Amino acid sequence: MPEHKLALCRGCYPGWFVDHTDRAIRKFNMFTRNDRILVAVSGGKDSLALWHALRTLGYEADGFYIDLGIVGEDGYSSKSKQACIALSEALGRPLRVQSVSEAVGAPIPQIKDLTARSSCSACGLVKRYFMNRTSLELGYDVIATGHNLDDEVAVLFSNTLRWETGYLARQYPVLEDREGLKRKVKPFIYFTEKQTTIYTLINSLPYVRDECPYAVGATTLEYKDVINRLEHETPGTKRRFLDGFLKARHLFVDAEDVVLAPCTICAQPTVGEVCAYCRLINQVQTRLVTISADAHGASHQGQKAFTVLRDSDLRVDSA
Ligand code: Q46
Ligand code: ZN
Repeated sequence: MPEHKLALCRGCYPGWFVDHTDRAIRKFNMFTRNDRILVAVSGGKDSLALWHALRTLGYEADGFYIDLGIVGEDGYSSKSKQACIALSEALGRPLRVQSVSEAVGAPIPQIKDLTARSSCSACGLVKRYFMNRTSLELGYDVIATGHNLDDEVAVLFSNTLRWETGYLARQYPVLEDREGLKRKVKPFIYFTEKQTTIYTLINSLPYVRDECPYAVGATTLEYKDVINRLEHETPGTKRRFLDGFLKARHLFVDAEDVVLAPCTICAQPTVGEVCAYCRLINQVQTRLVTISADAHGASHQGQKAFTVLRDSDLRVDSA
């Protein structure tokens, strides 16, 4: 690891990795031994490595998998889910599972076709919503995600290129809880993708190597590529960019100091009367009703298109 001027053998690496995870947790006061942590797992290397590292450190951490219903060429969502179940069994901790199809009425690819949203926009919305609601309903204190240094620096790069001062003001490894929004933390903020991959491989964690098919061509990947080239030329660039920003972050002001109130339908926090998630379900189910009526040759004149249904309860798929 040239950025650390450090070379570690296979036997020492996991201990170094876990120790540095704990250092980041303590540096940013992310959580304590008394907190219950819900780890958002996607089946990829970062989130599974995070769950494994937190359990190795002895934190009370359970997994939360959102089944997006993405098939792709190789059954992306079902393979991801199987990886999460396998780690849940290996760790002996519960995996909470929420299916987008069951909750919204359609999987992510179909939501994209039924609404004006892109796959990633719909996906981001439902993921944020389910993570928050699930942690509240099941009494978790904090949501932990596997975002790593490469992710964080790519977002920082993007926000800086556009001078998104509001986003810059909010970019931090800890988002404190407020008005119904659970605290969110990123314990892997200082690890590169390569470092989490090595930890995953050494521990033989059952992660899915395929990227989500919708990630192809994402601007973030282009930024990562540019930043990796800079890092290659000058090791430590990523870390210096992030650390410099964290020191100067107070200079950015979040002008959007919005007041949150419970959604009138689902009671989750929102800036308007009805939250974006409930509006999304409304759109999806209205379209599905219309399509179904069209298929049966019925007229929709005066039809009451939509009733908001409460999602089915979360399942616990594994011990
Ligand atoms: S947002 Fe987009 Fe990712 Fe969702 S649809 Fe796939 S690429 S998984 S982090
Ligand atoms: Zn709502």
